[in-house]
Amino acid sequence: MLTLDYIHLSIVQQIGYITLNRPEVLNALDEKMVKELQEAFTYLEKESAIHIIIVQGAEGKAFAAGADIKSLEKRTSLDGLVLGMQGVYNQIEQSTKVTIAVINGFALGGGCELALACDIRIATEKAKFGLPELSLGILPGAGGTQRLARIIGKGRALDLILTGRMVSGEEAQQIGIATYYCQEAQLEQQIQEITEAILKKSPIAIHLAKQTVHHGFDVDMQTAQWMEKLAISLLFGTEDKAEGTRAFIEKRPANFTNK
Ligand code: CO8
Repeated sequence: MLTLDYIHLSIVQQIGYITLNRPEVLNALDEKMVKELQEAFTYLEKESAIHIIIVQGAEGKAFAAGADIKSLEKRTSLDGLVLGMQGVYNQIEQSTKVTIAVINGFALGGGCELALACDIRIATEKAKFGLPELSLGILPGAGGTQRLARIIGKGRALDLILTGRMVSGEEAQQIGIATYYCQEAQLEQQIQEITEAILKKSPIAIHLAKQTVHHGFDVDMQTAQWMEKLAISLLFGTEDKAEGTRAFIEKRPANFTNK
């Protein structure tokens, strides 16, 4: 197992857990932590037995309170062009696994943007989402301006970016930032229900469905539907499709092999 300083990595059956672990600064993401986040994702991506990756903050107050402001202070314009946070979040979005962010505290700035790059966000009553970057004289530069607008609409995204106001987990779910909202006491059960549902699906179908949604979203409808057609044609030739349809007819659970 990969050992990192700011990220704790663990695997339980088909689920990989990435725990952001720098609680003394509310899991603020400096360059080293972003690099470790990429290493953790790259490691789990190669594990064929893993189908879900859960990203969470270590016990405490935060999922992540954003980019590390002390290291941001030293950045120059040219650093802004090359810094890797945006690229790492793109890699997370493109993961072949289902990614779930569990937000049980602050998810601000780059922390919120990390959650937005995941497929599913589960928030509790302790969650606080926000994009406070403009107060620092910068903007949500890790994909946030684009992902938030695509997820909750341009008007609401502009409100949150321009005012920098924090939203509770409950409001986050109402406006579509969080996919699920539950009390902290129900969090484990909520995670279990979602992961159990996903683990019953064909991994190859999950992979192609994700890619089709993401890649199709930013192109015209005709091109997007062509991508969809190609993806389903590929799936028609898989062992998982043969197994899934046979299992339904034989009234038994499917045993998918990702082939
Ligand atoms: N960076 C560095 N340190 C931080 C950060 C941060 N983002 N957030 C909190 N900390 C530190 C505090 O400095 C404090 O350390 P110390 O004890 O040494 O003073 C410790 O964590 C605990 O924080 P607080 O005492 O402030 O805790 P509070 O409960 O009073 O407040 C808040 C919690 C409201 C979360 C507050 O800490 C806060 O406002 N933090 C900053 C949030 C923020 O502005 N985040 C956005 C950062 S910018 C960003 O994310 C840009 C992403 C895009 C970059 C793209 C690059 C190409």
